[in-house]
Amino acid sequence: MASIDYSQKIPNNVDLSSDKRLQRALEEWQPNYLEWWNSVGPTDFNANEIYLRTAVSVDSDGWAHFGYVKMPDYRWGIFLEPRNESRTVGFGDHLGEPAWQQVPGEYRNWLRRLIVTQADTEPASVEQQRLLGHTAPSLYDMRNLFQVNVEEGRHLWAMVYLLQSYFGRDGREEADELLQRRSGNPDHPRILGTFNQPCPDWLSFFCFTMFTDRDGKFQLLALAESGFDPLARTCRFMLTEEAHHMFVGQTGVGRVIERTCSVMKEHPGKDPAQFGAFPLELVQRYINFWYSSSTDLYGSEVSSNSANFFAAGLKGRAFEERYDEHKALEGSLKIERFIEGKLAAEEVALRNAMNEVLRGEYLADCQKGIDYWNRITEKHGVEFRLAPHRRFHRKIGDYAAASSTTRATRSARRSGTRRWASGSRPRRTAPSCSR
Ligand code: BYC
Ligand code: FE
Ligand code: FE
Repeated sequence: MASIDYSQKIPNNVDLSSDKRLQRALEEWQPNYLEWWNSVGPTDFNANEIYLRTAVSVDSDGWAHFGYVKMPDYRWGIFLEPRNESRTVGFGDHLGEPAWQQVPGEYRNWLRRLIVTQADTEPASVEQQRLLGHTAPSLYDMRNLFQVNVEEGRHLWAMVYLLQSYFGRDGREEADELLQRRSGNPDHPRILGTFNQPCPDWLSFFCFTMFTDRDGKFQLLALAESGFDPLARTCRFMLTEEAHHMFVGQTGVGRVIERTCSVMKEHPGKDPAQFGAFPLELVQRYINFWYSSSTDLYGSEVSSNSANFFAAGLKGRAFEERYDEHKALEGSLKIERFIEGKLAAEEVALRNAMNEVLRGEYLADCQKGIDYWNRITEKHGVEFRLAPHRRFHRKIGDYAAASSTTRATRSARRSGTRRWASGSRPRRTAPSCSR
């Protein structure tokens, strides 16, 4: 039951052959998808045989097949985790009711908006990364890049399936528009900020997969809790592919740091850039940029949207089962807000603070990766510690109004979390966002 039907034009485990209307919609969309891939997906390399992982089953052991394939021939398909017939809504006002197999009419617009927002990021990331194949540091990296690209393409398929299958005509229109918006296009941009930023070099790519794909992980975890069962099952399967994307980022930045530290030891007191390595201050700036931009992807600290999504049972908390209580009607969260130029702690009703709850989980997960990088500098006896700050360089939420550069830097120094290698203190300028 969990295996995927590869005999069809569109591999799937949703019994596509018995749903002619959906099959027609997807088969109409498929050539447009390929046209999109060929025009704004990876430039070049489409005729090369590339060793790629392809999802072939939703069984936790042995879900993937590895083999050589040309990217345009990749078997993008539609795979959902198997259905649990007795699943109930796990949070919000509908707690305990049977999970929905169809879109609840009263939540249709919210749900469509959540799915479209999620969907839009997937092709955006492919567009952002399209030139990187030409400057890959190694074949290993190149293969990882293309692996990430084809899987983000599949994530788009996953969301388009939901739109076309459950949202009728407007779902089909949304699916078409997903192929029309373009990352960074001033007239027709992608929806969320980070996905319109250029990602022109490999250190950006590694930071992107470390921080932005990790936002993907947490947003998918929250949507995997959804009371709308097809969305939950789709997101659960997407999460299987996500781990590798973050691995690429974490180890990629780790390798850059490793190289810099070796060069610093070999040539003490010299600028590592002279020897072709990235100065750690520069690595810190790249991290600042992608960390802050990805932190913005959780929306405002206090959000009635997030309260509505939670109340309706559409978007939960990551790992909802770890919480004792699932209605979140009583509790509050203490948030450090930035109001009228001042930082002030405020108790916010829990439902209105759901963006901040998810952001907190995300930042704690990021910290593990940052600690891993700092163990590399420590191992080499280099004093520099990477320490991005959650309030720095924000464009969304309270801190967008703040310029916390100076304060964050000062307080990080005071608490000893950030040390510069001697003689390499950076100039105090904000990282640029127009790289
Ligand atoms: N940029 O009430 P607020 C992934 C908008 S990544 C631009 O604070 P809400 C992937 C917001 O839309 C995962 N606009 O926010 C990674 C709203 O606009 P409207 C993607 C922003 O709604 C790597 C207004 O500001 N998945 O999968 O509570 C590679 C006020 O918003 C931004 C999802 O995001 C921003 N950063 O939360 C490939 C999950 N932030 O309505 C793939 C689905 C906010 O006033 N999305 N705005 O016009 C959501 O859950 C929510 O929509 C958000 C925003 C968390 C994004
Ligand atoms: Fe994705
Ligand atoms: Fe990803």
